[in-house]
Amino acid sequence: SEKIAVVPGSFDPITNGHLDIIKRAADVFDIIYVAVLNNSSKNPLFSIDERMDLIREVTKHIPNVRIESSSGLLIDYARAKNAKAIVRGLRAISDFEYEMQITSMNKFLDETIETFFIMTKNQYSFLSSSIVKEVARYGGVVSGLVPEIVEKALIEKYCQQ
Ligand code: COD
Repeated sequence: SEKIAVVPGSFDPITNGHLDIIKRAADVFDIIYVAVLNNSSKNPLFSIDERMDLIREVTKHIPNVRIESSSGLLIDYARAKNAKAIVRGLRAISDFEYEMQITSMNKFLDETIETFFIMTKNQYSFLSSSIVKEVARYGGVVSGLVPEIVEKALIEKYCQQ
């Protein structure tokens, strides 16, 4: 049977670090659902639809990737998709505590779904959507950190404000 995995995140906006994790997960699993979810502790810059459009555009060459969103719990979404796995990226030790917390909670909610971690490539270990937004907001150059279309979207966003 097909091995299905969910790659969840806020993706506000998608960075080259996210993209690398999605690609590597897509090499291992048969179907990848990239799920754009709400992180209640973050205040998003891009709407869910804008974030999904950007992800769709930059993953369109990967045939087994599907982009969706959900407003509920990740574990309910994963179950509804018949996914056996959740894939997360790990950058530094600073990610570890938070990841362990959500992984334990998800395991408590459904022990049949496993969480897998893919370690980031060195060049992306200090890359986050937040830091990219911070740089773009003050007019800094973020090419090489995000796909070109994301860089354009950031410039447009901050010009409107
Ligand atoms: N290199 C490698 N991986 C990276 C990089 C990078 N440079 N940057 C980010 N990542 C990884 C992150 O570690 C993460 O695994 C993934 O990419 C997405 O990152 P973000 O920051 O876009 O997403 P988060 O961490 O805000 O996502 C949190 C969720 C939205 C998944 C979480 O809040 C959630 O599940 N919400 C739904 C409600 C729910 O179920 N909550 C209860 C969970 S216990």
